[in-house]
Amino acid sequence: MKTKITELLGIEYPIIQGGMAWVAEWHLAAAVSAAGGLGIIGAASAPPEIVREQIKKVKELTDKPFGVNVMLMNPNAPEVAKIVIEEGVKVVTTGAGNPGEFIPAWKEAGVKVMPVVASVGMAKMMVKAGADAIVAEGTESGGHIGSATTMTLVPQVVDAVDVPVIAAGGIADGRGFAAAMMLGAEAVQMGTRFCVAKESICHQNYKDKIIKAKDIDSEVTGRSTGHPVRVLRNRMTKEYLRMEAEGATLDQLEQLTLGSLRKAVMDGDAMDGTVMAGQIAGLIKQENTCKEIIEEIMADAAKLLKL
Ligand code: TUI
Repeated sequence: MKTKITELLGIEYPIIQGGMAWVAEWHLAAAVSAAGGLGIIGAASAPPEIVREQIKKVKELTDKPFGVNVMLMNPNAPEVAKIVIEEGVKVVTTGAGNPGEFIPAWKEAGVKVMPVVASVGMAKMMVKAGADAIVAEGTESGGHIGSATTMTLVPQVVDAVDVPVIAAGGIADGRGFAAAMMLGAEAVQMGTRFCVAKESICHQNYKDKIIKAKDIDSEVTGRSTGHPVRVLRNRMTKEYLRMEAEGATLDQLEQLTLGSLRKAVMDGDAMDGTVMAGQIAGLIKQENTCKEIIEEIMADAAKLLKL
């Protein structure tokens, strides 16, 4: 399937993997890229030299294009931004902030820049700053979120900018993919579905928590802090929301969640760890390989889009 995004990035299928902290490491990124999508290494809060090693590992495994997600709340983001250029990475996505200061250097190095945004205003600002494409991420997504839904955000971003738009948030199958195309998107980004991929190193308990999740099993923590984060409900979210309702300080809330994503993803503590996932978790019923996921979505979407 050819779209403006497959042409821009030189990939086979218009499916981009989300830059999930801890989960989006080299195994997953290489598998998504090898299957014809765009694999992404999520730099998140990793030390910059670890990101460099991750990039080298993906390069060893596949000749296909892949990208790096730069998480802008990370104090090391400037260093990661530089490593991306030094290692000749072709595509960057960004999250949780404004990447404006890094765009000129990326553009000069020929890196394709695709900021993840949650509003039309931010999308316009990013295009003015030189973005090659925009990832419009709805509030259905897991992790750090904005407030607009994918259904409302994507067409408004499509109308507001003259670069291709990638839809994200709430997409996990061929129906979601086809719907995104109808909204004017040129590709989709998926996180939760790839988190449960066979190649994902995410702990089995975390994957099982997603597989067992029902439609309304996510909560948004941190609304009071200005950093809302969508996670699956567990003992941790109950405690967090209780503390938040009682007016806990930012410090107290940060203390509670310190290292909690790592605890869930790496140690499998799905009760007291942070299990970031999108609202579409309820749709995901089993683990598949990245190739199976991508090929199933493309086959189902092809049928729907022909109707
Ligand atoms: O970035 C994400 N999702 C994330 S980042 C992350 S790591 C984290 N962990 C705990 C607390 C906070 C972060 C987990 N999930 N998605 C992309 C995204 N970016 N969604 C929303 C935004 C966004 C928000 C504000 C983009 C730009 C923005 O601009 C504000 C500004 O600086 O003007």
